[in-house]
Amino acid sequence: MSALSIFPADAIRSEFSSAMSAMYRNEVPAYGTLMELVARVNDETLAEQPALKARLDATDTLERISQERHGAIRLGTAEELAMMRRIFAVMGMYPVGYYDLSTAGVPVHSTAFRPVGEEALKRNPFRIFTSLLRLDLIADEALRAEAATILSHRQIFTPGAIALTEKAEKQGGLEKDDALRFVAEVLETFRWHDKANVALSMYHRLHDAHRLIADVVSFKGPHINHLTPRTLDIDKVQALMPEYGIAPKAVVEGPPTRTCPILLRQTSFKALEEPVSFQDGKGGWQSGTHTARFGEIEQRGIALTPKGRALYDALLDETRKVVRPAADGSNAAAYDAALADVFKAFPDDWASIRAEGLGYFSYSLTEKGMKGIPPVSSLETLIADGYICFDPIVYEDFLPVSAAGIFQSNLGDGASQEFVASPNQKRFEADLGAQVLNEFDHYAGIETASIEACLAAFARQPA
Ligand code: OOG
Ligand code: NI
Repeated sequence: MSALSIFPADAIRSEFSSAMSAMYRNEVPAYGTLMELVARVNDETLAEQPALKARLDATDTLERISQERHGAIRLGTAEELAMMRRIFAVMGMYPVGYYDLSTAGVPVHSTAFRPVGEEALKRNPFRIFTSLLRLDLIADEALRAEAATILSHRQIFTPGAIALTEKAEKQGGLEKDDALRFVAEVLETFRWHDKANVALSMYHRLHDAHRLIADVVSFKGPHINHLTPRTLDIDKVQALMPEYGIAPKAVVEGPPTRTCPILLRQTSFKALEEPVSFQDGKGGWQSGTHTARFGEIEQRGIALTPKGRALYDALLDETRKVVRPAADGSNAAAYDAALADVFKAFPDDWASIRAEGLGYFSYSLTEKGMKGIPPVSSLETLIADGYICFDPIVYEDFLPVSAAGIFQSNLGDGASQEFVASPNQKRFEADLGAQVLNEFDHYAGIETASIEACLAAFARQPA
């Protein structure tokens, strides 16, 4: 038996994200416009900031700067979620984190499928924020049962996608031809369907219960609802969107503009109303519309420790007690001002963020350190004396309050609904068929490994 030549999972993920990008630009022209704007602003930012350009050139691939960093889907059943997990594993994407969105009036809970480990993230960080609909949060029992029945009849995966996933599991990966076929088959699950699975009357009933239920239940598959390229200047893209004929959401989610970026800032253009044909019950079609698909941008900063995250959460909470951003943007300026003001309490230089244990850092030897170091010294002394330096570790995950803001602004400006907060990670993991990974372990692991590598290098040096 000849050995298989396995096409790396990271390469499958890259093929998948670029295929998805091409499909989505084609399906949603406004998304293509957003991509153009992002590329322009990234070019301008690099031209204005040579130091940033040099740094990115050393750590990232510049021509890939404006590429997609994540997308999102919403699934209907436990079986769909479990199969999705197996498919993503073939692309080196694993569930990290549990996000309960019920607190924010959205009847879903979620995880992010993403590469784990520095190397894989560097090769291609593409993630899919994946939500599972929670019919248990719907009060109307009859409607809940009908929705469950509709969902139980759909098959969102092609036979080819399933067969190739099983093959990958059996052989421990796919060869190139199979991998490319796998990408094409899996892409079908994310495609838009302009013909609904249900009649217009059923769509309205689902929609009245919650717009998100209609988005999940009415269609043949979990269409990708947005993709998100990376921007180097999110405030500028937000400001320029109207000039490009696209309507931005009211406010940028996450922390304010800072010298030392923390966590994740994101914004989007508002979902578009698109024509859809609904079943008319007589074998024909009836026209209607559905609003779900949009484009988003993100800018990432340092990953925070549990202590830093607690401070972030407390400050965000405090801000929202002062000003709650309205969906129509009427108090956006007041919200931005309150956010900036309250976040003055979060240190804005790397040394303080490190000294106070708020963020995760990666440590490395300086040029001086590489030449040799004094025999007995602590990490702190070695840093102070210029033998070791530290760089922020980038946050690779999501933020529940921000995610809720992204959801809400794309579900229409109408009154948002209240649900009793009911996180249920155990149930989510049972449905997923696996436990989600803990995001903090990941960052702490990278930090510890970097310190150990420095110390090991010292140990090798002649005293
Ligand atoms: C997902 C919203 C969450 C983000 O970037 O926080 C998200 C959705 O609307 O399905 O993608
Ligand atoms: Ni998103």
